[in-house]
Amino acid sequence: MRDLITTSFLEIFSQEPILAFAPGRINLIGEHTDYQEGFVFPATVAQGIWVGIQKNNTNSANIHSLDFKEDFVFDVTSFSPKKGHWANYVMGMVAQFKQAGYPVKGFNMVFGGTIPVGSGLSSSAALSVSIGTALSGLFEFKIPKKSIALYAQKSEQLFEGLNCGIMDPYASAFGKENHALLLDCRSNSHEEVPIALEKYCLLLVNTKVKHKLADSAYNKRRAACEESVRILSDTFPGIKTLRDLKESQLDAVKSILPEDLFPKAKHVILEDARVHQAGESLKKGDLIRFGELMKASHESLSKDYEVSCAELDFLASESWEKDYVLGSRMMGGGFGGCTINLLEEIHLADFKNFISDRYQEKFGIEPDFIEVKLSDGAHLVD
Ligand code: GAF
Repeated sequence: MRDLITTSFLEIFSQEPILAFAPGRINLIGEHTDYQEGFVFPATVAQGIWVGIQKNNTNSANIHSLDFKEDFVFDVTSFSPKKGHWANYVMGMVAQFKQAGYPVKGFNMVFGGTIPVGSGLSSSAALSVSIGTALSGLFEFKIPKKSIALYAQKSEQLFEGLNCGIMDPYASAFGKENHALLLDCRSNSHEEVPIALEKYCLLLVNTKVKHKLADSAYNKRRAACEESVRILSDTFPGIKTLRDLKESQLDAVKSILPEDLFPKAKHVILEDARVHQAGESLKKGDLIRFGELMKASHESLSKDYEVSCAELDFLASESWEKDYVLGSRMMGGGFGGCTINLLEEIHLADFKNFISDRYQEKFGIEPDFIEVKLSDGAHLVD
């Protein structure tokens, strides 16, 4: 992809581009906790988005998307979003940079990626972070990674209408080879945890479905958490988010919250605890315990938080049947995308055949498999 970006750039703009790369992310555990300032445990993969960029001494942003095989031009001094269009990701980042006082001028850009569409590896965050890294490098703004991640989050919220948390762009910016990031979404700081899986490996299974309600359900879940905090703060005056409540306070929380809100709050409170436990297990090399936590996370996301779907539930429960699978759970926002599985590498081929047959029998869809190698976060490419 890197060479394709350079040759396409030369063909279209007759210039040599500066190159930036930002990867997609997986998440070991800690789902739907980031927007309650909780804890998550993402890592970055080798697949990602490449951006080629160069100045053009005008006010025009001339963009070519290799994936959409399409051009888009806008004036960097005056532009407005086009709902649902890929160019929003570029306009969104330019808008954030300009609002923060960085004088973005005209540029030429080509981008393309290796992240399977709809896989839940967060290609949109990778695109925004890659664009941010490219713009910062091109105009020598020297913007810190954390700011690029925050601009990417804001851009997606404003231009795409998804009230997302910080996890995806943060991971894409800060990921590290053979490590996962134990990320505190209140302080926006992280600890790098080495991941040594020895005879085990991580494999994503893509359901290849994305149910329509995904984005609206996401925003509703977030609103439900905020409503719970509002109700609970009469009894627990110091709390800012659900992150401030502990497992030992669940009984009190249950007695206060309405029936529909309690399971959602319970998920967030217990999932935060699971992230800490998973961190401890992985530091000790206790993969069996980590696998159990993955299963508990899935059950909570499915039954209490209600963001799973029949396809994800089926893949997870079929995987739990195999002795060589230590853990399996849905990953990301839900309603489709991938499961993440921790299994013995020697059984990889058997697992793929088994899951492929079972999933096709049940849903008539051949699932995709994505083998995961933990890789570095966003950077300019020499
Ligand atoms: C999506 C969001 F973009 C993240 O911020 C996070 O909330 C995740 O769903 C669920 O953990 O990827």
